[in-house]
Amino acid sequence: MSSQPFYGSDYDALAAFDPDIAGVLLSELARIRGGLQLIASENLSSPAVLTALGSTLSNKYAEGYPGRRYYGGCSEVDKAENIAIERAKALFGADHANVQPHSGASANQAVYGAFLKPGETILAMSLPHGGHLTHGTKVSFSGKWFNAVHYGVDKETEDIDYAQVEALAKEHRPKVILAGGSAIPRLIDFEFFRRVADEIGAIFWVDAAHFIGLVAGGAIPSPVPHADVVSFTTHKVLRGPRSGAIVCKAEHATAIDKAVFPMMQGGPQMHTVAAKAVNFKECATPEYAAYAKQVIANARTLATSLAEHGIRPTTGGTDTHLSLHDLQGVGVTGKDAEARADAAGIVLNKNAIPFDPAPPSIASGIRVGTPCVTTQGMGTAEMVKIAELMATAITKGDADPDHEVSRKVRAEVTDLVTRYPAYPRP
Ligand code: DSN
Repeated sequence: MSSQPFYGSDYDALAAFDPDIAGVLLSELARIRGGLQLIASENLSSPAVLTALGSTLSNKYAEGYPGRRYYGGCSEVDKAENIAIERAKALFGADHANVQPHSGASANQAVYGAFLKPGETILAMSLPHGGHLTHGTKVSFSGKWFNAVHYGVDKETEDIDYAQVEALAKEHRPKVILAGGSAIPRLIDFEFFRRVADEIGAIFWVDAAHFIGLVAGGAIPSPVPHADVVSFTTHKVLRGPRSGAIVCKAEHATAIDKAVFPMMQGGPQMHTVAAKAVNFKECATPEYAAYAKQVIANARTLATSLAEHGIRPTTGGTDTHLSLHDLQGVGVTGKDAEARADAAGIVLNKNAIPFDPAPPSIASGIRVGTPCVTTQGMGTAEMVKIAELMATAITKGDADPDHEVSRKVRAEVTDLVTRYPAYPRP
């Protein structure tokens, strides 16, 4: 008899009832185990996190906040949310935490709701230069409902054009200045943004979705002391459940809470809130701090090694968990590189590079990250090998998995993931 205090993790029962979906759960696990996962925004969350996600807390409606719910029966989920809030505040040294956002986009929506009225102005990084869809692109609510002004990177350094940030801030006097994005390999100068925001009386918001895990592990400087509000996802380097969260200064606590619920969301997903609590506890350990440092060491080595194969990292390298590579020197598009790598068992994504001559659906670059392979225990020696395999697949390979090069690289990938398995069997 199992001592597990919950129900929901009975794979055999699921397989007996619904072999179609049970089969997908197994084949996805096999896919993860069978290849190298280099997508910079993904990670392999722990069995403890997955256990909380697969629990009966999923059933509970709990609109409101702990002690102030619109449903009965919230005594137990209140405990989970209070624990998650306290752990988030302690982990990030924040005055206030809201752990209810369903995702990074939901968290960002709430920040807009807290600080901006439709038509008001935000200054943010442009998507083609490394920003994010929710940072004011025309196809997103953020660009449809708000007046977004965008800064980019400097053509020479390929890092944030800080002079442009300051000039645009003074010209447009945005209500909110946003730093952060999805393809920024370098550290962001939060003190600079704070100063500019103060000079024009703007709110300073950091979307830390990509790098918050490195902050949690003490591997890079934190935006929390500088920013009015920091939104993030919990499933990237942080390695928690697929979700979002917000931390902010005490003076913004009420505005943020009201913007998450009832302005943008209904009932929180309490199983995910519990899983976030588990994750925040994991992130407070010395093991996690060592992991965060290794993620960066691995990313640096991967970027440098790819450069040695002619696959140029923008900005010359990385300070974080990801690097962005320009493939123009090897004459391959991002789209073809993604397909060729995939055929060889290496999962990554094509990505626009700054000033990209190709459309985003083709792209001239790839983005790679080390959160997953570092979780699997790989170190810098393995990164050198991965760079060699990537270079072979991208420059000599083919999108056909049966191509000789695809097969050859895949065999070496199999060797690596056999030595460093994802979700190792007990
Ligand atoms: N945050 C994006 C990524 O980096 O993959 C997805 O929205």
